[in-house]
Amino acid sequence: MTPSKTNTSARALQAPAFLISAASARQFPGDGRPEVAFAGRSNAGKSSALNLICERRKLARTSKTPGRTQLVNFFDVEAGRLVDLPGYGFARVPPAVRAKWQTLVESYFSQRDALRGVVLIMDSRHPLTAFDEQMLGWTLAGGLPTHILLTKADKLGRGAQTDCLRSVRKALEETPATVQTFSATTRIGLDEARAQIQGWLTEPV
Ligand SMILES: Nc1nc2c(ncn2[C@@H]2O[C@H](COP(=O)(O)OP(=O)(O)OP(=O)(O)O)[C@@H](O)[C@H]2O)c(=O)[nH]1
Ligand SMILES: [Mg+2]
Repeated sequence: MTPSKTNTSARALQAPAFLISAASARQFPGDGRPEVAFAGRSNAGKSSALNLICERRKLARTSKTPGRTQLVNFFDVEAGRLVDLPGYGFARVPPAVRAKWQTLVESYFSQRDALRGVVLIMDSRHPLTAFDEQMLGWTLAGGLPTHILLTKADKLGRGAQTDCLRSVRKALEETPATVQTFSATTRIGLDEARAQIQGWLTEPV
């Protein structure tokens, strides 16, 4: 049997490189390379997850301040493209900024023909918020494969991690969404997350 370390699906996504920060849909790249988007609440850990999956600490900017990523950031990897979406659900943003976010993210989901899947990041200490439900509504209604990372699992004990995973799986059992535990700090669930993304980028459609 091949040990998981030599399995290509569990390796870091190769040759990650920043491509473009898009402030509007006109700036989204149009070359049709297969794409996987990272979505989730502000401060949930999207950029941290993307960085760990690529094994590059400063690829996407991370911050303690919610709302750090306000543009749609595109990164090329060997197998395709990863997209860091701006976070949603940050209470203190002015309504105009929130409306702009909504337009940008909605136009992203409605226009990306090469989008193979969405990694939806939720903080495992408070998963399935109303915003998460809204995002899931968009991805599932659009028929987009959706994989949930219950991140910051390092902040929970083993028992609480299992409870969280079980309850989110139960809540979504009628949907095609898949769910796993993750931590960008302790690398819990890293191989599983990478394998999912690599699979989406490389499997024929
Ligand atoms: N303990 C722990 N902290 C994490 C983890 N992932 C992210 N963080 C921290 O959470 C904060 C937010 O992380 P980001 O990756 O910037 O979150 P984001 O979802 O990209 O946030 P926005 O760009 O604002 O939408 C940072 O202080 C990270 O260091 C994790 O798995 N465990
Ligand atoms: Mg971010």
